[in-house]
Amino acid sequence: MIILYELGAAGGARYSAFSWRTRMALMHKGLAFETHPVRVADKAAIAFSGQGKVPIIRDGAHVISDSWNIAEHLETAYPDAPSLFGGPSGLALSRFVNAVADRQLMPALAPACALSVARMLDAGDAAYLRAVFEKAFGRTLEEMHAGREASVKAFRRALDPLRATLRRQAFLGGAAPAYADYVMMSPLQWARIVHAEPVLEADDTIGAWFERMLDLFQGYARAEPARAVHG
Ligand SMILES: N[C@@H](CCC(=O)N[C@@H](CS)C(=O)NCC(=O)O)C(=O)O
Repeated sequence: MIILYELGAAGGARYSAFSWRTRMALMHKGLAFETHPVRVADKAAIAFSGQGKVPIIRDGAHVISDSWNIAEHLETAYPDAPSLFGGPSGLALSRFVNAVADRQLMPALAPACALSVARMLDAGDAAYLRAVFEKAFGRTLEEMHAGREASVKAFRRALDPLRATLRRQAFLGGAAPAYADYVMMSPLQWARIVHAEPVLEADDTIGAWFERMLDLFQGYARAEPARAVHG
């Protein structure tokens, strides 16, 4: 049984954007797994992995951190389960998608949601997260929250290549979802879980795709409660 270590909030929400990539990858592969919540400030709980971030998986004798490394491990270790990448070329292109999500999408969206996340956490975790976000973005959480409209607009603009692609095909993987879809859905799932305001406009093509992603695996991602009425 694979164990996935991910962030857990005070009320139980599993709010780690990167861990959602791993959750969806595990579902896609059809592998049995258990999730293990950790508090974001509790680095002792994940010291066994030799670094300080989640997701981490323990798969038998293997301990692997970083969502991308985990996806590659799952693809290699379980070659007979449905493929996440569809071969070497798909893997190489998915690495690009992963970099777009990490370097353009998450940085655009994170300031809009940062205060919302902190409000879900206990005092110790909230203080830890505040320090991380404020150092990364050079503004207070309150300043980020006040500027959230501009951040959300920048995020929507950064999604334009996804939007253009989804006008021509159902998923980034083509007719069926692949790892690249799980990567691109992760910021939207994060916003859905932590933020009370919708980040997509009501008629956005991406909204229909995100609904399809939430429907996968008997509504697996949808089962995580949304923070607000949307989603
Ligand atoms: N490149 C890593 C990023 C992981 C990451 O940033 N995880 C966040 C949670 S979503 C984390 O553990 N943050 C804790 C910290 O910064 O101390 C991946 O793809 O897994």
